[in-house]
Amino acid sequence: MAAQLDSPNSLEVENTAMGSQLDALNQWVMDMARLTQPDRIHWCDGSDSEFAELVKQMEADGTLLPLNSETHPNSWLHRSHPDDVARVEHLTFVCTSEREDAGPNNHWMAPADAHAKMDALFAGCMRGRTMYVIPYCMGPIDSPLARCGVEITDSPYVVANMRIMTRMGAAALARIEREKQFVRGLHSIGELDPERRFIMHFPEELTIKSFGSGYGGNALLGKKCHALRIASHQARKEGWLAEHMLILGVENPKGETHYIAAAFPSACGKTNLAMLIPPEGYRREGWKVWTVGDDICWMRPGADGRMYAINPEAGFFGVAPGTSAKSNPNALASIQHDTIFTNVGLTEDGQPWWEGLDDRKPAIDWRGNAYDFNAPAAHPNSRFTVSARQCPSWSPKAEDAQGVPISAIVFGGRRASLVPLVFEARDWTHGVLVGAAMGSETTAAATGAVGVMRRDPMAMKPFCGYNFADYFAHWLSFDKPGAQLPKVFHVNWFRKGDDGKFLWPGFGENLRVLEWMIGRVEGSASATETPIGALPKVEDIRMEGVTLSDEARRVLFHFDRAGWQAEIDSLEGFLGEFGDRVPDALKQEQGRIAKELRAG
Ligand code: OXD
Ligand code: MN
Repeated sequence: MAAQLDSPNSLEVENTAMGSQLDALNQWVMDMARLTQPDRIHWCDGSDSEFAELVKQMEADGTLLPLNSETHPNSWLHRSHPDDVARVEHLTFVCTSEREDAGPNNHWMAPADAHAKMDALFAGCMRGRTMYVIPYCMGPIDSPLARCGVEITDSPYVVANMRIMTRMGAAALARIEREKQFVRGLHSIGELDPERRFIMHFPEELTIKSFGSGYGGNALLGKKCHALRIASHQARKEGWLAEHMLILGVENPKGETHYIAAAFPSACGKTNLAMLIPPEGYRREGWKVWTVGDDICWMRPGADGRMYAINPEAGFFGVAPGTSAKSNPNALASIQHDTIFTNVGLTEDGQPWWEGLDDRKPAIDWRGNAYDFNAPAAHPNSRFTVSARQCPSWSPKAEDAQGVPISAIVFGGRRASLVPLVFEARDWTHGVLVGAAMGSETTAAATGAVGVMRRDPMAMKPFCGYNFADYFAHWLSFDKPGAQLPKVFHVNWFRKGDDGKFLWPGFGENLRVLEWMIGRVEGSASATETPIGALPKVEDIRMEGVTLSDEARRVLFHFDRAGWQAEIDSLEGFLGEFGDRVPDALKQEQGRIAKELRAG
């Protein structure tokens, strides 16, 4: 299904030839071509030869720099515009007819105003460029949970990344033809001018318009724009959940696997947790961890009442800095070949390099300048894009059309103080409150200050395509007769000691905490009830082979009543920001915990 067109005139002839089922798509592509005026239109088929052709072209114009072909075959470095390195939350809008439907958690613009603003930016913006039409499927191509979209872009870098991150091309087009429904995404890098940059979502029209950025989260429209903002809106209408969660499988020595979905804000270690390598002792016993997804989870109740989840993505767009043989050997193994790196540094012999990788000295920084030791070689939000199939821990179940059954949902954030290593919510309603109360220190994945504590409910603050109050109500609505809901937990891998250092070793050792959670699901692990939930004592978690300081043993398992009183009181104010739409059940749950804390 590849058709290359030399001019908008021949466009009409070629598109008519594509078949009447695709009329709506053809019509939209033609309308967008009239608006943006490309020189050429290329329908992407997702083939190897198409990818090779694109790469050749990008190598020739310097968009992609080939890396050392002996150490990193078929891998490239892309250097973005230095002002275009992260998501831009202040320029990201949800445009619903009613402002209240977007909620205080989103920037809002009236749809007609937003279309007018965006169409003015898009007018003629592809003159001299090729327009790429990318049909894609989010999720296994034959999954009832999967959804399709079409992204129009003028960036070959976006096409190459979308090919890795989605099921793109002919099979997706065939599904669109069958279903006659798809998300429309229009993207142009424009002039990469931060003053002329907007990411607009029209959930009621299943439409995205993104202008002025080539950065993944702003430009690979299948990812945050479709699979989270538009999908969350769609999921509410259709009775499922689109979440900012990794999905992993934990297989015990008996060969039984429990699947866990976990929400953490951007750059808080989702990829590392999803690819966890069990500690030595666990490996000897036969424990394995399987990766199903590292960023996004779509889940819905199955016929047996359990939640079933798919990863809508086909690849990883992971944060490079900090990725090493120690922190994430599976990620490192995945990115030795056929990988696109963005904004990392280079060694003398053309290998990609970032802070935390190893002790070698880089030669060139992410801007292409000689490395001068005063600034990081790699941008803190530099990334790798790689097919999930290259990951040694990639789960055979990740392609399962029905998804995997979820035993536990985990919420977590970066909390230097107060929040213990792990606790369990007492029921679903409490679990929803725990998710709604999530807080974390900000990271480099979005522009703005780093290390500032902000509330980030379910790690969806930047991604929920509708009013958080309605979102909380939607979460609560899954608790109905017959439902076999996952248990809900909260973790904090980032608790710091008096010396400012992390108290918990993290990484592979996190499996110890996952094992405790599975024990709770199966009814075999112990815990102590407190007003904030059930906490393990240090002896409830297997610790042989790990050394914890006395401070860590004391603090990580401690429930600090006075500190939690302040935390839960401030939650009342936070929920109040969403006004009367906040479900009573959630307010009552907050009130119940506040009362129990005072009673103690
Ligand atoms: C991401 C993000 O890229 O959350 O996954 O920013
Ligand atoms: Mn993310």
